[in-house]
Amino acid sequence: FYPAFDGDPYFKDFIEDQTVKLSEWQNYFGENGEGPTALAEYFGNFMIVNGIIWTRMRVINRTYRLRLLNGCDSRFLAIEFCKAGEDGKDCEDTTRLTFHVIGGDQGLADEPKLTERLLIETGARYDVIINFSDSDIDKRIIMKNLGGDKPFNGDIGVNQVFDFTDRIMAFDVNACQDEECDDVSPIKANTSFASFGPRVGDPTMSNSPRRVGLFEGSDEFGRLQPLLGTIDSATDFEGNTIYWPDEDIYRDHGLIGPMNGTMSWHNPTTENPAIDTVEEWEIWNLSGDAHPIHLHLVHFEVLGRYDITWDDETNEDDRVLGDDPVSSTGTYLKSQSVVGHHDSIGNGFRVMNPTRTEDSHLDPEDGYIENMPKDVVTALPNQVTVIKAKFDEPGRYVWHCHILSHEDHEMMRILHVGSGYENAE
Ligand SMILES: [Cu+2]
Repeated sequence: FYPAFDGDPYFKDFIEDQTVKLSEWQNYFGENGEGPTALAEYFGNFMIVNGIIWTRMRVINRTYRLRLLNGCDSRFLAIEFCKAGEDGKDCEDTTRLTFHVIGGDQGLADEPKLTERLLIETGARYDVIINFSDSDIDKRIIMKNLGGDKPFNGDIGVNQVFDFTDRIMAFDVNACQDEECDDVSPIKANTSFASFGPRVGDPTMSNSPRRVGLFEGSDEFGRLQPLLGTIDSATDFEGNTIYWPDEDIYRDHGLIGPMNGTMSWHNPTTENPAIDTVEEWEIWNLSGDAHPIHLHLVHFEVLGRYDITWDDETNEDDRVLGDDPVSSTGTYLKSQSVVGHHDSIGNGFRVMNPTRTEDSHLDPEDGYIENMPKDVVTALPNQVTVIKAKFDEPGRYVWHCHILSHEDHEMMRILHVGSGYENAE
């Protein structure tokens, strides 16, 4: 929710009184000069921790366990810890403190990972242990952020625009006092603790991966609209084909036959695993930016990532080819209408000749630490991100992008486990 119009709740507080200049967001204005009605993304200009800008926390010289949640609207955080220099505001040098990542999202990791950097996608939670007893007394440690102020595309440390969002909070390390000192012995991050890990189990027999897509389409006003969809014709929990609704609005826009391609929130359900099955999902990111993809109900394992092989005839600005290319060297898109709310018509795609590399890769050196039960995963552009989950509760849930501006502009779909999916529109 963004107060956009004079008279909206909080418009006076957040817009008028703060002298926010909405006109700087001219791109999002409607034709008649009204306020922004949909934001592609939103990047604030101050970091807030527990309700306070640039939180400063007094710590003593011992080990701390920090539970982190990235509550930013659109910003991927990549955190590092450094010792502050004389001014207390900047890192003293390029040295980074190491810390242990012991868990995330839905539980403990299968083993602690020692790192200097952690990527935290929007909506993700991480559980880390950092040892301040390695720090000098009366020194400050800064939690830095390398995640930029522009949509994340996988390159960490670029797209820094504002002056202030590269620092999240500070820890002032003091010597313990009085009874605090009973607790100064550093707890070693226990590297032999019982591993919980993801351990979802093997995919249920005869299930091939469910291939879903992330798209950048446009809505009925021509505004950029991030959307979900499928790569293949949709089938239900019993393997029956799911068809586009037999209605004029769909037929008139060429949506006939099995449901496939870009879909809006309002289209019938297409993600319909059978109860108690283990499925692999291939998340094909056909858009230009990373999306933190979040599934309700389940936790999942992150299995790996592959590169999408694009057709030679396409380029990064245009992945659409004509109707019937003579031969295709890789993935390309075909334009397709999207039926939205109130029978509005937007634009999306169908994925043709989906092709990817065979070599899986993860990038732990960049701070991707994913050896735990996750429920949100960074799906990078031009990649296929593979996850595995067990759908062990029946009923109606959702899956969506965890960039709030995206999920609220239709990048969300029903996930229905078992029977009854037809009614879950
Ligand atoms: Cu998104």
